[in-house]
Amino acid sequence: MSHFKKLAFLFVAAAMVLTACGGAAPTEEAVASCAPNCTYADMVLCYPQLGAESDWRTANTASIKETADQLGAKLIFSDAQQKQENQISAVRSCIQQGVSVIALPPVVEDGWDAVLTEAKNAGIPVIIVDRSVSADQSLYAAHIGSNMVLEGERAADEFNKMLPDGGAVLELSGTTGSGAAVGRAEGFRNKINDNITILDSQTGNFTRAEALPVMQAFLQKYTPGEDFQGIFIHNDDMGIGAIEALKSAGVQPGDLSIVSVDGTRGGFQAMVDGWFQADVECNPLLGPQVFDMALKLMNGETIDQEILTNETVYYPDNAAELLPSRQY
Ligand code: GYE
Repeated sequence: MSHFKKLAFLFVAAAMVLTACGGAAPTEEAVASCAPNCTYADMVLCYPQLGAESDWRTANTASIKETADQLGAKLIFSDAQQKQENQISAVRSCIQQGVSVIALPPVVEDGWDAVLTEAKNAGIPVIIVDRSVSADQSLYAAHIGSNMVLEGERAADEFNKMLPDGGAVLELSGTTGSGAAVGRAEGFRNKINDNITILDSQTGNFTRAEALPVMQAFLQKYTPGEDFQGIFIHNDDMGIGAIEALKSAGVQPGDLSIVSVDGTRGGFQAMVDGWFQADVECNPLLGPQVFDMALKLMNGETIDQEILTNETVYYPDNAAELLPSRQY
């Protein structure tokens, strides 16, 4: 029996004894058998990545892989191609392999209860990374990621400044049901001034390829400058797809107020070229925090259940200067 299987066995056995005695099932996360002296050499971290839909995602994957290499931890990585069922299978496979910790960036918020319960019953702690889940907090150890609601609020602040006399904006939103899209939409609606209407909102699934036809369809229905003055775009990749459609329709940079999210090199270039008036930062470089927390969980140390990334808003005035030093 491996250490991890032994651990899982003990955990389930303890739960059964407690239940048989009429006591409550243990709510504490199980610690690894190497605790309290586990090192990265003892760690097998499972990262069932949700996809490769954007430059943000590519940078997130690179950060996880590089951190594993640097620390000497073993990584089990997979790419679910934006399909929740693939992510669920990947989590199940990691549970079977008896990994130390699962770090899960969930493609959508709902539908995780069953597999999170399975991980919990196997004594494998789960860190939710990047987007959030709607499952009860008792089913996972912690969440590390951005405050998506705040990002939406920051985008709204920009439109409030740019359209003081009001107007109408379109919204190109992220993957339907994803924590990132839900949070950004909510934050945007929290803060947008009453004199600015959201004329239409459609998803481009966080990709360039899907954003392009959505923007083309918007342009068939609405006249830029007349029917709408701005576009709130949930990520830079969709922004780049939208710019293609705008260019083909003869729209010039600066004709519309455009605010995007992420702060990738592509987003910075769009600011340099005059298309975006602001880019709300969302930082994908989560590898160091994820591995640090995973080790603490293995050793049974106390952790913060919610770690939010500190972020800012970028503007065109210094975009050209910052672009060469952008890490993603
Ligand atoms: O903004 C987008 C990516 O979940 C924060 O997912 C992430 C988002 C990010 O596809 O580019």
